[in-house]
Order: sequence, then C-alpha cells, then structure tokens
Amino acid sequence: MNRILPTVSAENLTQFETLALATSSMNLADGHARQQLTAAQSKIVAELPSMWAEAAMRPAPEIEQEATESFFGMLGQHSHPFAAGRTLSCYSSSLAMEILARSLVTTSDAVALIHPTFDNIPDILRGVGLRLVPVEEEQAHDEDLPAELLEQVGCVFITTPNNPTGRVMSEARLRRLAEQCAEYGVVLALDTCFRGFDPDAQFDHYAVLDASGCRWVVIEDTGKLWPTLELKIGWLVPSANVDLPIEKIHSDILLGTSPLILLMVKRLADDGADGGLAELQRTIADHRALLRAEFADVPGISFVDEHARVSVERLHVGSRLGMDVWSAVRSQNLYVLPCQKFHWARPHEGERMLRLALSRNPSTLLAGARVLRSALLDAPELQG
Ligand code: EGV
Repeated sequence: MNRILPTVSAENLTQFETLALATSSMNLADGHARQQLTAAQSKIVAELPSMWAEAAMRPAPEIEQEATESFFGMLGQHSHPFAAGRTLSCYSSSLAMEILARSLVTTSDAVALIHPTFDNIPDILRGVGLRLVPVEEEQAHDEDLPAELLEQVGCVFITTPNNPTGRVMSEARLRRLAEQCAEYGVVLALDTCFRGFDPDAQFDHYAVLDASGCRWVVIEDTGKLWPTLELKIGWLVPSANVDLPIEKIHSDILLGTSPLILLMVKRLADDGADGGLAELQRTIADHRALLRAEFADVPGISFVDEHARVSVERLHVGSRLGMDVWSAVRSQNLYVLPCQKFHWARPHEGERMLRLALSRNPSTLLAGARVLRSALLDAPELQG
C-alpha cells in the first residue's frame, strides 16, 4: 500500500534533488558524487589533519598553483593561464557562473544558451536580467550558428559535456564555434564541469580558444568527480582579451578559497592522473551497463544517450509521464530527477524522461533500479 505523502513543490531541479536528501531515501537524483571513496582516496582523506597543518603554514598562492597544475593537468588542459593570474578559484562552479553573469550584464543584454541543460544555468543568467535565446544541442554541434543569432547576443554559453545528455563538443566543432564568436565579438563561455568523465572532452580547450582569438570564459569544477562531502573548487577562467569586469566582481565576492580544500584537490588530482580518473571512468561505465541491463526487457523503456560517459543517465519512459513515474517511485522512497526542467525553453520536451545518477554505490543503484523496474512493470497506470 502506498504511504500518504505530502504534496511536493519544487521550483527547480535542485529543489527536486533536495527532496532526496531530506529522508533516508534511495537518492538517484542529484549529480553529486556519493559513491564510496576508493582505497587511494581514503588514504588522502585520512591525511587531512596533517594537510590542515601544511595549509596553515604554506603561502596560499603556492598551494593554489599546485592544485591548478594538478587538476587542469589531469584533464589535459595544459594551456591554462594560471601563470597569467587568470584561473580564479571559487567555492563552487555555480558561484563562478554567477560572477560571469554579473560581468556579462554590464555590457550586453542577451545570451545564447544550449538547450537542454541543467536549469540553474538559465536561472542564474536570467537572475541578473539577461535575456536567453535557446541554441538546440544538435544545432550547436552540427552547424554554424546563424548570423542573426550572433548579432543579438553578447555571449554563447555551451555546456560540454552537457548535463544531462553527455554530449561532448569535438575539437573541430569548438574551433569553428570559437572562430564564429571571434568574428562577431561574442564571448564564448564553456561549462566543463563534467569533463573528467569523458576523455573526448579532455583535449586542450585553452589552446583551441586562444588560437581562435575570440573572447572566452571557461568554468571548471572538481565537484562532480570525488565523494568529498561538498568540499570542492570551481574555477572561473577568462581570456586575456575578455574585456569584462570578472576579476573585480570575483574580488567583491571572495578573497580566496580554502587552502585545505585546494591541497585536497591537488592530492586527489595527482591520484586521478595516476590511474584514479581512469578507474572512475570504468566505475561509471560499469554502473551504466548495470542500469541498462536492468531495464533491457521493460516494454517502452529506452536509454536516450547511447554514447554518454557522464555520471548521469537519461531514461525515456515511453508514453508515461516522467512526473507520474517520479511520484510512483517516491512513494517507495526512491528519488530520481524528472527531466522537464532541463528543457528550460520548452519543458514539455523533457516530460517523458527521467535522469538517474550513476555516481553511487552499485548496491544503491541496483536497489533503486529494481524499485523503478517494478513500478514500470506493475503499476497499470504506468504501462507504456
Ligand atoms: C546535477 C546543483 C546548484 C548542481 C546539481 C547538478 N547546484 N543548484 N547550485 O550542482 O546535475 O545534479 O548539477
């Protein structure tokens, strides 16, 4: 028998994710890393007290340099501009985005934004008063952007790999888009928070962007990779020619990030470069295979993003409504993410999809998958 649940109100995806945190539930909702630490990562965590002493003693800029070199290096981003003082660390990548948004609105009133994508990006950009023009993911990846679009915006904002689709912008495509942005004087902004999961997103983006001559800003993030209890760093990295008040606004908001967290990031990134990142990619691939196998024989169910390697996976629930499935599994204590809000310009396009998190322990993932599977198979109102 279903328990009686209070009616929910969730205004955005993060509020849907918060519901999953509030209970002792199976949480497959948010994209944060909640899997067990690996043995090597546990060892680093066990050394936190001595890292505290080290962080208190050493000059902060030195620690920041080591963290940046290690993290950007692990991800193939060798042409990062730390030496030029342009890798601005933030408490989170959303804060980096907020600083970018506030900077952009001083010189322009509109942004072209990839569609779909995680809804806090459009909400942050709109929050400072920017008008948004959707750029379909297929369009951004397959064709030149139309002149009419580039003439009316101050920035093109692309998430790569995209959340939730996992789609990665190729080097050739990035080069062409950057050339177009250079031609029109438009800032090219990249959110690369999920790049650690996909080797295809690890070519040296900074070399490509610099060669194009365009004005660019990249947002990097440690937040999705390691189960570090929300201890993380987001980086805001502008080009030399960006001509936006980014450093000023960054300094209005923070003096710096924690040298303890930066030291921890350095150690985790060194372990990542030493095989930890490849291990994480294998873990996510295993979890994706486990999930796909569990639904292989459920009628009307399909996985949307065949080639995705990011730590989230979209499930199409056929003719069912995602919110109906969401409610049915919620009554059994399983939380997933309904997808309509990713489609920030046209929510109905996401209304038959759910997003499931893969950065969990396999036992949680399997238990959640079984609840979802029986809900899809058993509930007559949910028949595809
Ligand atoms: C995901 C939420 C916010 C974000 C969750 C996310 N952050 N709202 N500032 O980290 O995919 O679940 O990106």
